[in-house]
Amino acid sequence: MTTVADALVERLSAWGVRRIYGYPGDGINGVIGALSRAQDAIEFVEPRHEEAGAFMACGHAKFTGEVGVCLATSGPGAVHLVNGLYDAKADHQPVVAIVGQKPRTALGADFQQEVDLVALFKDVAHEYVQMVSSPAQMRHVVDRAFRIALARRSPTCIVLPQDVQEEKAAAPAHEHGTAHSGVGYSAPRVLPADADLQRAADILNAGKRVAMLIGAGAAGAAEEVMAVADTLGAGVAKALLGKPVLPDDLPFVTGGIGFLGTRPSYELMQGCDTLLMIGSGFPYAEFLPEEGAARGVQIDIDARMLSLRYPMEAALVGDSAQTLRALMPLLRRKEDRSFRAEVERSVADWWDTLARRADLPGKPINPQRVFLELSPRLPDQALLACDTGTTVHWYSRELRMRAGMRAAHSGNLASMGAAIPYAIAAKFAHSHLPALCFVGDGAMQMSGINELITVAYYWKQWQDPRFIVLVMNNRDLNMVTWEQRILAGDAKFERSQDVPDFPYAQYARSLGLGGVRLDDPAAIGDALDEALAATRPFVLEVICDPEIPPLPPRVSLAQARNYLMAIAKGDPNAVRMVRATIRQLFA
Ligand SMILES: Cc1ncc(C[n+]2csc(CCOP(=O)(O)OP(=O)(O)O)c2C)c(N)n1
Ligand SMILES: [Mg+2]
Repeated sequence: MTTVADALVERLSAWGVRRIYGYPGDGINGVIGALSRAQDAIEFVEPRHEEAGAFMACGHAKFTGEVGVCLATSGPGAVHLVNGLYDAKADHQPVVAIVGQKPRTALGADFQQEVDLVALFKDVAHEYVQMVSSPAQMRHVVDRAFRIALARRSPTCIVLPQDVQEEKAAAPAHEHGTAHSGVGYSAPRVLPADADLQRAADILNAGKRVAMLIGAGAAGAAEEVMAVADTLGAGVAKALLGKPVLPDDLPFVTGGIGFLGTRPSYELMQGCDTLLMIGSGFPYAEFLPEEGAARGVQIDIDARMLSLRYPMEAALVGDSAQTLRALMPLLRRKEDRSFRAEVERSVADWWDTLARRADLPGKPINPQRVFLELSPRLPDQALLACDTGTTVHWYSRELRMRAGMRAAHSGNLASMGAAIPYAIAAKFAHSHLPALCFVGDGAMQMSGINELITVAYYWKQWQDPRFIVLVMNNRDLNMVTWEQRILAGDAKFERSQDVPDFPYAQYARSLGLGGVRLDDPAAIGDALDEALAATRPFVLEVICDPEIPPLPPRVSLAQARNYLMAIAKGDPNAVRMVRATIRQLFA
């Protein structure tokens, strides 16, 4: 007998699904059984925690552009998926979650593990969440979950009661009250109207100092962004998720923006008369021009994101590459290149500043130095994943991204614990390429050490075995410690901020992986070389200094005042913190 679950697996294959990140339980056993009967039609990859499975599905979407699929059982398994699905929602990624549910006969009976899953997923999968209550309904629920995930770039969710999974599959009858759906999705060409393109071009042509800001939505438009930037004599800042879109070695690329951004990006935004924003939802207004200081043009595939961070004069719905291509013939080349020259000077200076900051001593290691030394060693086409913490500061600023590299980060949700699952998904999708992830010790202890078990279990399937985890061990939830100091004016609260020590490298070795603990600044280069040459996944544990401040591009008066208050309130590490801050500021 073909069960509903068997038919589901067939339908998933028809949608091109080749891999599911899932974790079993009796609520989803019907589907697990069907996957096993379908043999290798769909690969089943099992993380150690459902949240990691959802991050992996999201990572698959981020590294491939395809739908990522995760699966969990009813009750606790489903609950565990939620954070990873919010990551997909916040960063606009297509993910389908398939979750089991108690049998229909038990629903509403306070049954064991009974959670109202449609209600639970109603916000995160608000574009589409549906319970399959009858065999003939399954087909269109699957078709809609996939099509809507792709069209709305969001997570969607299919809830499957246990008894429905085991029932005989049924096609919808040709009668009233049935749905007759099909498979497949083709992305449209999305272009603004001609008059709107002209309006945008007029604004850009009138500007004398044009700043561009690109985000993840500019992926696939690198050539077009460079051509437009050249024509307009513009500088280009990159929101964090836009970091891989353009290489960092272009002289007019000012790098990141925001708290973890660069001084050239800050100056670019404060000094421009025209802002062209492409595929970005970068949220912090204080790093954009003040309202009225610049004329704004924005391009985004999603109208919901338009004129949201800055009031735009021309807010165009369009695909980045197509729209920029259509805009190009309407733009006049700026003959006065002085603004561009100003930007390039500021960028060159900034790289020198970063090099000097990275050269300063740390106790024992200055984390900036590690990223500085890593950049030229990064293999071509490396797959990068960065966790949430101060690591993302160094990744955003110091790491020099080159063309051909791909990267993922939990940008808008900014969740800890995403980087290792992302990198695992990247390896399953592109197993011939090396992957590197950057993770704080807090994030390692939250979930990373568990997912290293997943790495140890699967890595032999990967064509290129290189999977490097750079653990930044500072025994501190450092990013939040600095936020307490600089944003709240509080001293470090050791009881909430200290992270217990853990032997990450030794633990990796106990799993059969490579592992080195690095506490000598003179050995950074050799340790990186060893990790990059390893023939198995490798944990490079860097003992680094929590007192090196992740400085914002410009220290405001309020931040300076808070910093002093933190000291006045008796910050436990005040002396070292002040010394390191002064050195960094004046480097
Ligand atoms: C799931 C989750 N919990 C809490 C936070 C708040 N938070 C942001 S960064 C951070 C500290 C991270 O510490 P660690 O991983 O050690 O990195 P570090 O900042 O020390 O480099 C915390 C607690 C978060 N972003 N995500
Ligand atoms: Mg830490």
